[in-house]
Amino acid sequence: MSSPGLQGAPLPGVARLDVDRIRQDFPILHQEVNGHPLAYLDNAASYQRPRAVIDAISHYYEHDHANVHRGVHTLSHRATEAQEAGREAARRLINARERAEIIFTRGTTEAINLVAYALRESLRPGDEILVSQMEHHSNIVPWQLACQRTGARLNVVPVSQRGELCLDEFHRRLNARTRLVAMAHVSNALGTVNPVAEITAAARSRGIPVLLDGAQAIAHQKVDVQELGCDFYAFSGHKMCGPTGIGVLYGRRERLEAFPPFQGGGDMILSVSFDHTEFNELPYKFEAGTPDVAGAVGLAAAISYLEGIGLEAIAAHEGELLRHATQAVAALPGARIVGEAREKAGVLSFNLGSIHPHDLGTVLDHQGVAIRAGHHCAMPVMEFFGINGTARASFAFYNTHREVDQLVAGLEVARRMLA
Ligand code: 7TS
Repeated sequence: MSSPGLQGAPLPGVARLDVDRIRQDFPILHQEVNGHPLAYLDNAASYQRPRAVIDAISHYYEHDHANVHRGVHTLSHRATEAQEAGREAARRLINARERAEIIFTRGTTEAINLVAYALRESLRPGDEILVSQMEHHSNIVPWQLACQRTGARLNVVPVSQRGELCLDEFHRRLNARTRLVAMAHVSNALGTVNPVAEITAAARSRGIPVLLDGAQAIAHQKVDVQELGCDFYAFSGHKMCGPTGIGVLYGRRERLEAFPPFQGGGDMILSVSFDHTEFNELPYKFEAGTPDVAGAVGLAAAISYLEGIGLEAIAAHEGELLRHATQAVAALPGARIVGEAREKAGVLSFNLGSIHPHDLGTVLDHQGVAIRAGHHCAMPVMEFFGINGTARASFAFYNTHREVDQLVAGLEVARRMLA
C-alpha cells in the first residue's frame, strides 16, 4: 500500500499538527533525563500515553471494574460494555466488517502465535509459509515452530540493498504449496512500508490467505482491512498510545470459524461436560479466561485520541521528521543509513563509522535522547546487511524538529568521544 505523505512534503489539504499543544497531553514527555530535556525517539518499541488513556483506565478501575460476561450485577454489565466498546473501537479503526472479527490478544506476538497454532492442524510436509527477510522475530519464530511440528517450511522473500521487498521474488515464490503469506506492513528495523495491497491481491487471486503484521503501521497511517483484502491483521495497543498487554488479531470470519480454539478455559465455551465441550461463538471462542478489560478501555481511549488527531496528519508530520533526521544523520561523517526504501514510515536505522550502536545509545541517553540500539528483533535482516545491529530513532506525532536536532547534536558528541 502506498503511503502518501509519509516521506514527502505535507499533503495538500492535510492540516499541520499543533505539536506543542499535543505534547501537553503527554505527562511523561515533560521531564529531564540526565540533566537534559527528554527526547523520546523510541516509539517503534513503545509509544507514550496521553492523559486521556491514563484517565480512562483510572476511571474504569475507580468506577466500573468487575469481571465480564458471567455477572448479573451492574458493575459486571458495565465492565462487559467497556470491553465491547474497546472491541468496537478497534473494529472501527481498521474497518473490519463486524466486531466478531476482532479478537483481543496480549499483543501482536500473541495474535500471530494464535494463527500459527491454528495452522498446525492443516499444515502438511512440503507446505510453505511465505515470509520476508525483514520480519520481526515474532513473525518468524511462530511459523518455524509450526513448521517443525508439521514438516512444512518457510520460504523467505529477499530484500534489496535499499531494504525493499523484492516483489518479483515474491511473485516467483508464491506457488501451489504456499499455505499462508505472513508479512510486515511496516518493518520495525528498516522503516520500509511494504506494498501490502499488491501482495494481498496476488495471494488472494490464488486463494492463499494473508496475515499482515501491523505492529508498526497501525499508528502511522490509515489501515482498512477490507480495502487491503488481508485475512488477518495483527497489532499491539502499546504501539499506538494504548496500554501494554493488549492487542488485536483481526481475522476474516470464515477463516476464524474454521480455526480450532487457541486456549481452553472460561468464556470460550457454551457448554462443558467431561464427554463434550461446545465452543462459544466468535470472538469469544478465542478469548479464554478473564480478559484485560482495563486494556480494552485504554485501547478505546487511544483509538479515539488518534482519530481525533487524524492519521493523515500524523503520517505527514512523521514524514517531515523522518526527512529532516535522514538528511541530518546522513551528513555526519561515517554515517550509514540502513533501510532506504522509497516508501518509509518514521523509522531511521543507522550506524556511525565503527561505533557500536549500544555505545551510541548510551552516549545519547546521557544527553536525554532515548533511541534503541541492537538487532531490533530482526536478526535475519541485520545479517543480510552484514551488521550486528543499528542505532534506531523512531518518531511519533508528538516528536518535534527540536528533538531531531537534539539527536543530531548528541550524535556529534558521540562521534567526537568514540570515533
Ligand atoms: N512485529 C513488529 C513489526 C514489531 O515491530 C514488533 C515489536 C512486534 C511484531 C511485536 O510486538 P509485541 O507488542 O507483541 O511485542 N517491535 C519492537 C521494536 O521494534 N522494539 O521493541 C519492540
